[in-house]
Amino acid sequence: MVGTLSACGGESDAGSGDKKDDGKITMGFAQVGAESGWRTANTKSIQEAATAAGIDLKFSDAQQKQENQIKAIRSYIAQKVDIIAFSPVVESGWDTVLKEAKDAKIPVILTDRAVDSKDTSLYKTFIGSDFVLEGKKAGEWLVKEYTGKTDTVNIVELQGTTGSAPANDRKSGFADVIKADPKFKVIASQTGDFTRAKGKEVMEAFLKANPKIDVLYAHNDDMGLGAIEAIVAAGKKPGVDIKIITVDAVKDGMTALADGKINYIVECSPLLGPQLMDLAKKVIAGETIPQRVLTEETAFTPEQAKAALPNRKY
Ligand code: GYE
Repeated sequence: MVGTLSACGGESDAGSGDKKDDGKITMGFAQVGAESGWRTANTKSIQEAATAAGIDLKFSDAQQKQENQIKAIRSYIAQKVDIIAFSPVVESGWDTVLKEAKDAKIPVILTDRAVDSKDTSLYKTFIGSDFVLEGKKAGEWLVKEYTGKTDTVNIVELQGTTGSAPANDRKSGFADVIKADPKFKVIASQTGDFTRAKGKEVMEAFLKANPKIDVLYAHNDDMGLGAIEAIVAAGKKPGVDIKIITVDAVKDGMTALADGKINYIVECSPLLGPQLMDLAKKVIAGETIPQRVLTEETAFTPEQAKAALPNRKY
């Protein structure tokens, strides 16, 4: 198994141009990075599912940089892999490289994040979550939590990676729901790049600049967990003095939720591997597949987190 994977950041057999024909499907997968607990679980799911499906996986880690992902995709094209899958770091700027794959007759599957390319023939399908819906679920919880209250609710927002589909959509879905009531005010909104370290740093700045913060909405658990450290260091109680909503529901997030440090988590499943391998096999067999495959998800309160934690896979 390990032999079929290349090391992080690099590609094996780069530019060899020879396609091994051992009857096995070869998939080149260009991952975003290792920025969060979600991403680690997603990588594991893809690697394990490839092994289980007998698919030869070439894996690369772009360290959250689009240029690295484009390089990895070009190298997969040069290696004549059977299929390319990737989770685009940002939404824009993919047309050229996707066209190169199409010209080389290598099918592409988008996983997890979308691209904004107008030409949908550039990829076979997109499998992943509905991020707008996730943002809406976060907003709906907040509206319910403050029902019957009239005081202003000061909200700070930690956005995901600038230009990424989950950051764009989680922001807009949330904004759409809370705009119905003017008591909700987003007083600061900045990127924390989906990482704990940046979440902490930006929350420190938010706390310094704003004496009254009622709610933190973080686009993922990791940034929320980083922010919790900043809130504690500022002498405030996370989950009580500042209510916290996050997205993902990875184990560390769910533990903080069960402890009452986070108040609500909208689930986003990283376990895309098995469905991806299934779709890849169908594409290569020439079967028709849906243009969009949605993942099924829920959301958790502290009580529900306590119940779900013992069986949580990630
Ligand atoms: O929510 C975040 C990760 O694209 C859905 O990326 C994914 C997001 C996930 O870094 O934790």
